Amino acid sequence: MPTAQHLSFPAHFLLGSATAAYQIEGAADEDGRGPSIWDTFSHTPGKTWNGDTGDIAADHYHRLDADLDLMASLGLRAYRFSIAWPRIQPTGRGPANSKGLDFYSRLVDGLLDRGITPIATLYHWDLPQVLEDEGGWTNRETAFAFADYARIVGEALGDRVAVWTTLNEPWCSAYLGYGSGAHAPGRTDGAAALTAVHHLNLAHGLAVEQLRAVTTNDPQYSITLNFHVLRGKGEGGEEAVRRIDALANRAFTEPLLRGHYPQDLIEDTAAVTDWAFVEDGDLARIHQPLDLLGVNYYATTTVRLWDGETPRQNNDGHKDMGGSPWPGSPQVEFVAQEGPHTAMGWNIDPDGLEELLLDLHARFPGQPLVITENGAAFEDHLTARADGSHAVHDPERVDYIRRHLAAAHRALTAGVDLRGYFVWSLMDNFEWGYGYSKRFGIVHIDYETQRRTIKDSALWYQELLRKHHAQQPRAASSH
Ligand code: IFM
Repeated sequence: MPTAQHLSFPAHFLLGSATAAYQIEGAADEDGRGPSIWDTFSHTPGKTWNGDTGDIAADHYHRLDADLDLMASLGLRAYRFSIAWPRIQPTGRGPANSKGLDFYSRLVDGLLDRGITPIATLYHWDLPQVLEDEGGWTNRETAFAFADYARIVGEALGDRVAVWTTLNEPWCSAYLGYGSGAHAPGRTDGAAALTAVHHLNLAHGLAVEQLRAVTTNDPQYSITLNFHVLRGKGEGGEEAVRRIDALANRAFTEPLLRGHYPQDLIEDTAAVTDWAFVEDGDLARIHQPLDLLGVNYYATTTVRLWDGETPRQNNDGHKDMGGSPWPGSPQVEFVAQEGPHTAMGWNIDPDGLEELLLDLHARFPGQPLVITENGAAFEDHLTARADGSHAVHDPERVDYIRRHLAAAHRALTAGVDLRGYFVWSLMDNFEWGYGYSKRFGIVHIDYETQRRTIKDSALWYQELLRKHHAQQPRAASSH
C-alpha cells in the first residue's frame, strides 16, 4: 500500500471527511421529517438507477453513536455533514421540529465529545417538497424561507458548530435540478435554472446574515462550489471555455466575492432570460465576507465549439435526462476526456486541482480556501478474511486521494491559503441519480446488513491523520 509518510501539512490544516444528510441518513419518514424533492424524485420511476431511494441509505440516523465511534477510530478530527431542512421544518416553514434539531444536536455533541470539529452544511439539495410545489428555487420566497431555517438551526447549534456552509454546490441545485433534469426536482427549463442560480446566491447571503445574528461561538462562514476546471479544444476552444466558465464558475464567484454578475454571462444568456429576477439590493446581500470558500474537485472538463454537423458530444460528466445544464450555450460541445477514469467515467487529473487552487488564489487574493470534497468511486470488492472479518482492497482510491492531496500540498507550498481537505466520502452512500451503484466511501456499506467495513483507503487515511495529529494536541471538548 502506498505510504502516507511523505505528505506533511501544517499543524492547523484540517484533514477530515464529508457526507450529506439524504445520502446516508435514511429514516426518511421518521420523527416528523417531511418529504423533500429528493424523496419525490427518487420515488418517480426512471429517475434513479434501479429505482434506488434514500429511504434507508446507510441508516446513519439509527446508527449515529456507532458511526461517531467509527470516525473517532479512524482518527478524524473534522467532519463535514449536512442538515436536512425537512427534518427541521417538515414543510419548509414554521416552527422547528424539535426531534429533528435533537438529532443534529446529538451529532454535534457526539463529535465534540470525540474531539472532532463539526462543520455543518445547511443545504445539500434536500429542499422541502412543499416549497418546490410553490416554485422551489425559482420562487424568490424560497431564499427568505431558507434564511428563516438558517436562523432556527443557528439558534440551536450556533454555540457549537465551528464552520457553517450555507449551500453545497448550488451549480447542481440550479442547473441539474432545473436545467438538465438529472437531479431533483427534475425540471428542464434554462430560464428556471438561471433564476434558481440567483435565488440560491441570495439565499446564501440572507442565511449568513441570520447566522451572524444568532451564533455565539465566533464560527466561520462559507459556501461550497463545485468548480469546473476547463480545457479548451480546437479553434473555438477559448470561447467555449469562456462561456462555460461564466455559467459554471463565475455565476457564483462574481456575485459572492465581488458583488456583481459577469456581463458576458448576462449577454450569453440574453435569449433565455432578462435577469429581471435580480432586485435592487440583492447583490449587496449576496456579497458577504467569506471566512472560507469551499472547493469541490473531482475531474476536469474539456469543451469546444460544436461544428453543427457531426453528432454533438455531451460528455459533461452528468446523466443525460433530456434537458441541458448549459442555458444559452448550445454551441458548446463537451468532449470525452482521456483516461484513466473512475467508475463515474470522470477522468483522473490531480494537476487540475492544483491549477484550480492556484487560479482561485490569483483571482481572489487573501480568500482562504478549503477542499470540502475530493474522492472517487471505483468498483469495490468485499473480501472475507480467514477470521470471518472483511476487507476492501481499493488501491485505486488510495492512489487517487494520495495524488490529489499531493496536488493540494503543492498549491499550499506555492502560497495558496488552503485550510483543509475533506475526503468524499466517509462511507458509501446514495449517489443521487446513480443510486447505490457508485461507491465513494472510504468505509464500505453492505446495504443488506448495514455492516461497515473499513477499506484500505480508510486505513491509509488513518495513518496520514495519525502522523498529522502527532504534531498537535487534541482539542478539548467545548460544550
Ligand atoms: O456525492 C456527491 C456529493 O453529494 C456532491 N458532490 C459530488 C459527490 C460525488 O458525485
